[in-house]
Amino acid sequence: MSIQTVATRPFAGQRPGTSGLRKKVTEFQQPGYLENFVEAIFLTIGGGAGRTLVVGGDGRYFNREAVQTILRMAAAHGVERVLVGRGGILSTPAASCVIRKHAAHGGILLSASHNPGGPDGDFGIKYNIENGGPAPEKITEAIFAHTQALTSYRISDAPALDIDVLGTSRIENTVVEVIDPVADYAALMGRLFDFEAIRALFAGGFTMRFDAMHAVSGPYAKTIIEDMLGAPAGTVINGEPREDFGGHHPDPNPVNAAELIALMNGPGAPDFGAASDGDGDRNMIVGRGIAVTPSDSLAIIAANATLAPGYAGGIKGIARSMPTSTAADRVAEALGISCFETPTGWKYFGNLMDANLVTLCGEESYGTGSHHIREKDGLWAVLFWLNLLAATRKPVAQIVGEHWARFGRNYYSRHDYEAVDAAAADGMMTALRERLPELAGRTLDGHQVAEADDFEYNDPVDGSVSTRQGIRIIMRDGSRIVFRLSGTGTEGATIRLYLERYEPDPARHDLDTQEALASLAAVADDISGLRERTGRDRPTVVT
Ligand code: VG1
Ligand code: CO
Repeated sequence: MSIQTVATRPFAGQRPGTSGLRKKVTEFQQPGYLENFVEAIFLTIGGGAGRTLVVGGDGRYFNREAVQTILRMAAAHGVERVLVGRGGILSTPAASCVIRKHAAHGGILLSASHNPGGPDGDFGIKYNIENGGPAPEKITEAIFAHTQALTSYRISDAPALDIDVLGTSRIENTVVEVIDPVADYAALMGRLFDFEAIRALFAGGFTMRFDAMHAVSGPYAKTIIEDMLGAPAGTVINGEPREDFGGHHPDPNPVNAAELIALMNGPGAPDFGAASDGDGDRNMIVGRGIAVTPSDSLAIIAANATLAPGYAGGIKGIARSMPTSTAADRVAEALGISCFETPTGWKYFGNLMDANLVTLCGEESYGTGSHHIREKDGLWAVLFWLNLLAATRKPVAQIVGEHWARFGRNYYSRHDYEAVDAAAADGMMTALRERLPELAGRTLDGHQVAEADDFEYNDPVDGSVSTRQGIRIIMRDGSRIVFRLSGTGTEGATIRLYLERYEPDPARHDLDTQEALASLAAVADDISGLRERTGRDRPTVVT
């Protein structure tokens, strides 16, 4: 075994997006591509001496190879100890949990999350810092700067390590410990939720279907929901992680999890349905005949937080990403706690949680979580709902209906235009940005514009400023139209259009969502020229 210095040249485009670097697998397979990015991480964090690092991923195609490369590079950079999930597996929330529990310096997480996997799919890598959360922008920018200037990387020539058996071995002077990917995480969940009450719920005949979408959360869900909470075998479906996610799109929304939605809307539906994404950090909550929007789920969790033992003392504050509906703001107001609005991406929540300003965080993109870790957490949200259902013994639809009756309903929808021409998308955003000053004060199809701006975030903890985080047009009545470009896609550009309308009157809480938002959608198209500029006459996905 010896440490090699290998000559390399920079690759263009290694700037991390909303959540790490995501590219086609074929791009990652180029010699030196992954190595360069990992080298840039080590250069940014100042090497590995005396440090513990966590490594794992969502099990998608190329995960195993990438883990072996990272282990050999960690050894070359003198990392003292690496904790790697058995089989190279660690869900994103579990990785965050392991980093915190074992006081690691950080972690390298391998996932392209909700993006499809397989040889023709996507792969991704990101660095998490010692609080267990995604590296903030100043670190991802430093990593990017290093990728642009690299001339070599260092790697051990040790043979591949057996990562399928628990135990400890060595590469060079680095201790590599293969750990159970589920144990630490499952123990943490047991401390946050009333497992006894949930066990009693299942024992009483409560039925559930959890669709793991052949992604990483299968083993976690089976251990916790079936083994620990006593749900019958078969409650977790598509529970075996596969390298290509069984050909499915591991993005839990009513479009991609159509089978689960059909089941929940059909005769003999189980009491509760849920799904999670590729790396296990997203969740979808479904009741009989109702899919709960993620924004509503965050608000409902906040309003009922004290029912779960881990939050019995109350919550400090809530944070939501800007495009997420303002349903949680109303709960925060009622509770007399603060509500923060951050840019899209979990990395912006870390400072707020570290400073103990917020307990709960959420995004409209099926992401919810709390200060128990520093990533969003799919199974955590599902367990919270199980705790809520066990404590109230009410059906999901009733819980949601009562919440709307108390706080009003925020009709909400996201329209995605995927893989559109990047120049056309940029052109649309630029033109819209230029129009913002003249939009304020105007009345558009009966909606009076109160404010129109390009969202800028001033982090209250470290004072950092993030600009151009999405264009928002806020109406007098609280309705909103938001436009932003995705930072996770790998083909062309994806335009996300977010629509929200607030309805306080319970007599008007059973409208069809798209109908309720139709006028705002028309205004959005009118002011942006979206359809004309992109040549699309309808969104690719509506959630
Ligand atoms: C999307 C979501 C965002 C989420 C991000 C990572 O980003 O909109 O809310 O934090 O994915 O989620 P974008 O830039 O494509 O809109 V995950 O579960 O893919 O890591
Ligand atoms: Co994810």
